[in-house]
Order: sequence, then C-alpha cells, then structure tokens
Amino acid sequence: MNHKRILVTAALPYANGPLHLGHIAGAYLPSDLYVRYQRLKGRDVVFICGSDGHGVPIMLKARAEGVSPHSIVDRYHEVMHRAFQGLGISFDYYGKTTSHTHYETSQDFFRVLARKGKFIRKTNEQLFDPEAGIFLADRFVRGTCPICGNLDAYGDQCEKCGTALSPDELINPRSAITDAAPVKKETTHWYLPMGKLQPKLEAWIGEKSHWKKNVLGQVGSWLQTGLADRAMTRDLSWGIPVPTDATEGIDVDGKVLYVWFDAPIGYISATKEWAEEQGDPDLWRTYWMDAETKLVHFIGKDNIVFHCLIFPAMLAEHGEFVLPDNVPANEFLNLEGQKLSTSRGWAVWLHEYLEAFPPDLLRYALAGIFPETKDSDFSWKDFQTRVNSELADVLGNFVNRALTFTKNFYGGHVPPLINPSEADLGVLEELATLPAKIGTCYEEFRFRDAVFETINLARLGNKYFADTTPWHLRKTDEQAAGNVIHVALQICATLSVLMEPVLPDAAAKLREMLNLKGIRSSLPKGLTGTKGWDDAARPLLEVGTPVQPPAILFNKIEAAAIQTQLDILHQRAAAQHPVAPEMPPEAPFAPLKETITYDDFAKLDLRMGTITSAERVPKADKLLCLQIDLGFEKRQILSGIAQQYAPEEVVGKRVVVVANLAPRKMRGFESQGMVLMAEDRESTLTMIGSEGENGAPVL
Ligand code: B3M
Ligand code: ZN
Repeated sequence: MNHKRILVTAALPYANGPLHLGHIAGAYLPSDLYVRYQRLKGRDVVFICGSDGHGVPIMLKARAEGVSPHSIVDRYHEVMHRAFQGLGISFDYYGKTTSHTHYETSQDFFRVLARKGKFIRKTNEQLFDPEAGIFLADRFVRGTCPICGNLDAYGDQCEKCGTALSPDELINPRSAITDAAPVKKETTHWYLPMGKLQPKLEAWIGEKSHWKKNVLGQVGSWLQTGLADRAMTRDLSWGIPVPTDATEGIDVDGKVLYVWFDAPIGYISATKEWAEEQGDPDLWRTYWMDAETKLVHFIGKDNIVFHCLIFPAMLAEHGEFVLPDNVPANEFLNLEGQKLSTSRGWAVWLHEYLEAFPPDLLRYALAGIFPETKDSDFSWKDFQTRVNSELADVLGNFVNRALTFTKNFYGGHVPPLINPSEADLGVLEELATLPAKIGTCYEEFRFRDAVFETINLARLGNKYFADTTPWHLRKTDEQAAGNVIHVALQICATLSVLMEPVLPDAAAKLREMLNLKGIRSSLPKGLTGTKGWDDAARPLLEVGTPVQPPAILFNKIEAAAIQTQLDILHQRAAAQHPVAPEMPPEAPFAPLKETITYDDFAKLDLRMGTITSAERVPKADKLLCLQIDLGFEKRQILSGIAQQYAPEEVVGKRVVVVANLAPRKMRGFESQGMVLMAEDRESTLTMIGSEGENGAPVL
C-alpha cells in the first residue's frame, strides 16, 4: 500500500536510570536515521517517544534510593530527554507516561476493551510477600531459573538464558524487597486471552513477510510455543489505577494497569499531546486511525513479543486503530567483547560520552555496527578507527581537497563544467544513482548499508581525484582541471544531503562551507526548504557560487583520549563489582547433596550416546538443541551449553544421557532427556563420556 504518512515510535525507555549505548544502538539512533531520511524525502512523518514511568523497575529504583517513584521518573525523564537532544535524536514529541493525558488514555482503552468483553477475568493464587504485605509481580520475585539453573532469575525473565518466565515457575522464589519466602494468596485479574487470539495474530503475522528475519524468528517461536493469556492488571501501589467503572462492581482497590498494557498506549498519548502542541488537538486521530498511516515501531529485541503480538492484539481488539506496518527490532550491542550490564558497571553512558566527543562521531560509529541481524560489539578502538580513517581520512580529506583547490586556483568560486571528460561524466552518472540506492537501504532498515554507501561516495571522490590528478592537469589543461573541481564540489554538495541523517552537524557545516542554500532540514517541521533527498541526484551547486575556505569537519581522536575512556570503563566495572568471584573462597565446591540409597540410584537410566547434530534455539541464548544417537533410538535433547559450545563443536561428541527423564517442552521444543556435564567452579561445563557403544547402560 502507498502510505500517506508515517508514524514512527521508539520504545519508551524506563525512567529508572540514564541511557547507555545499548539503548541508542537498539532503538533510538536507527529510528532517528529513518525519520531524518523520510523528512529529507519530504514525507509526512511524526516521531514519537517518551519516558516509561511505571512498572516494577521504577519501584525498585525508588525503594533503593528511599524516594518516591514520581521523583525517580521526573529526574530520569529530564536526564534522558537532555541526552537524546545532545545526540540529535529528533523526536517530534517526547512525553512521559505519568502525564494526565496518558492516565486518561490508558483508562479509556481499558474501559473500551472491558465493555466489549475482550478481557477474561481469572481468580487464582499468586505470590504474596507476608512481610511487606504486597503481591509480588514480575521483578519483585527472584529465584532459580527452572531452565538454566541461574540462581538469580527475575519473576518475568531469566537474564542468563533469556527465557520468559512467570513468577510461579521460579524454584525457591524469594521476595526482591524483603527476601522473605512468598506465600500464595488469591487475587483477581483481567487477562487478554492471547490463546484465543492466536489464530488471528497468526494470520496477521502471515502477511508480514517483509519483516526482518530476526523479528519473524522470535515471533514464530512465541507462536510455536503457544501464546498464554496475559494479565493486564497487577496488584501494585504504583501505576495507573484500574478504572472502577469498568470492573462490574469488583473491588479494584490496589490494582493498577500492567506496565506493558499502559506503556505502548503511551505512544498514543504522546501523539495526542503532540497534536495539542500543534494547535490541532484532533490531529492525532489521523495518525492512529487512518488506514493510510504507516506505523513503525523501533525497539530492541527484548521488546519483540510486546510490540509484535500483545500491543497489536490490544489495538485490534479495541478496533479503532491502525496496526504496525513494521517492527524493525535490533539485537543487542555488546561492549568490548562482553555483555553490557548496568549492574556490573559495564556500560558507556550517553551523557558521559557527550561530555567527551561530538555527537556525530558516535552516530556514525554506531550506525556502522548496528546489531541489525545479530548482536554486535562496540569497542573504543573501533570507534577511533572509524572516526580517524573513515570520517577524517576519507570524508574530511575529500572535502578539504576540493575546497582548498577551489580557493587556491579558482578564486573560491565553483568553476564551470565545459566539455567534460568521460571520467567527469562517469562520476556524475554514478552520483545520480545514489539517492535512490541509499534511500532503499533506509526504507528497508539496512542502516549499516546506508552508511557504507554514503561514505563510499567520498571514497569515489578521492579516487576520482587520484585518477585525474588536477594538480598536474591544471598545468597542461586548465579547463579540464576546472571540470574536475566542478565535479568534486558537486560530490561535496550531494554528500552534504546524503550524510545528513547520520551526520547532521557535519552536513550543516559542509553546506555552509559550500554556501549551499534551500536544502530542507531533517529536523521536525523542516519541510520549508525547496530541495531534498531526491534533488541530490543532480548537481546542486550553481557555477560561480562563492565557497568558503575549508574548515576541519572531523578532528582525529588521539590514542590517549581512547585510553581515558577505557580506564573509566574498567575502573567503573571494578568499583561496581569489586574482586567478587562467583563462588566465595570458603566454599570452593558445591556442598554434597543428601545421601541416597542404591535403589534411588538404580532408578536412573543412564546411556551412552553420540551427538549427531546441534543447532541454536531461537530466543534462548543458553540452549542448544541436540540430536543424539542412543543406538536403539534417536533423541532430541535441549541442553544449556550454548554459551560455551558452538553447535559445530559438539557434533560427534560422546555423551552420557539420562534416558528415562520425563520429556518436557522448552521454548516449544520437546526435550527427551538430559546430557550429563561436569561444571567446575568457574561454571565451565565439560561433557562426560568416552568409550562404550551408543545405547550402552552406564552403571
Ligand atoms: N520501558 C522496556 C524497556 O525500556 C519498556 C519499553 C516500553 S515501550 C512501550 O526496554
Ligand atoms: Zn535461565
């Protein structure tokens, strides 16, 4: 469908801490590049974001600091908003979910679903902290992960193996507030019947073959596991109260909307507030309710289920809204080869980066390594290389040569193009193809490719210079040399438009040097210029235009500045995580379990086997799905070894299998047994098994 307008959202960050590079590479910078490109194309686009002020993460932070959730939200809302502005993330509106409009909008939404009978009500037992006197939702419970054995999994998710959990699945649950062992208590909640809605969602997802593979993969595995009904309310003291007029007289005192119910509605509320600010309060309806809107949600991979299944289900059940056209989620960004972790102090904070270096450099370096199809890694060394050898040596150098030549030999004016050579025309032809080519990269969310093609234009310029050697040429053929400079300046002008989404500050500086006027801005309401993206296919500079002597576009980064950043990172990590080995030295080995009888042991049926194939399990970083030959039959076994063994490494390995373990389902796959491993004190796993034919009992 041809869309008339685009509504772009970026995930609402929890207002419980500052932003780090992982956030930026996940959702915010990709969305900003996309939106700036669309604005340069002259499209009608609105870019919405805001702070997520509810949910347990905010409550835990407030508790930790002994202040109210409100003051946490207000503080980090400011910090995040400023940091976004510092990086040039060009939202049309940045709201927060503690606003009055948002409370009303979320409660209205709930009312509509309740009145249409879209919820089912369930009363069941949930975990309750007897000391604190409250129900323990989501992250208020911690305990042992039933899948991977991580001792510190959250009630909604295990961060070690990535499995989504519900609090009652945890082994040895304990309250995150008082550490007390929770008891069970009855409570009533309103559920979205995801199980019933699954066929509809499947049909809808079936039309989304244009979505990114990593997104479809995760969605597919959720659907394969089968969707479970989701409670849309919680027993919590912080959140949007469940509206009493929608609950058929049932007491909802102390009940609030689930944060993942209200947060995505925050996109709608923020659009309302934006419309209000435009002086056209009803304008939000056009963006949310007219079928010709293209709705695009930018998020990180941990938010996929909410944006691809739950929120669309809410929107569809409500009935008045458009559904997302695309959800281009990114994978995760690692840092210096390790998983980013705010609790371990392993992170680069955006506001701190901005104190050290200009925003454009980070935009460029990150866009080149976006985790578009798989996790990627940010390192300071790579940052330095990208800045020095690409921005400074390729782009900066090319612009500098073109402008220096113009100043020294053409009186600082754009020379004419007379009887151009084949090389001149070849370059202009190539240039003419680029806006469409790079535009396609943006349209398809291939930002790394877009950046690569953009810098390539400067590479092309440098090569053209090297091939035509205007510094020699001008001694024999003044006019031919003038042609080269003319073409080089046109390349600069086109670059100043095509680099704008990634390098907005440098692009503006370059246009000023070139005295290039009338180009549309990529900022909100930037549609006033007369020329934009597509015009960059043709020469933009008029002959005779006076240009300025070159100023430096990108300063190189010294090794010392990089070392400073590395030192900060390592000191920070050391302070947050003082030499703390996973196991305390007093208890070097796991304690012995209680004694069992021979009969207990004899119940185990252990068999020799050989791994015949192995593959990763979508959405579960720790799991490999193994096919094992037991001689008399083949088994499929899921094993939590993916972080230590690559699939290809384990094929052919001899193992001991617990062959009479009841099968169970994990991530939608059946696991028919278990593979024995030795786990040393560093948590390194080793497989056990050597001689003995497949199927031989181990006694
Ligand atoms: N606040 C989770 C997160 O920051 C959540 C996103 C809400 S988007 C509607 O990852
Ligand atoms: Zn786990």
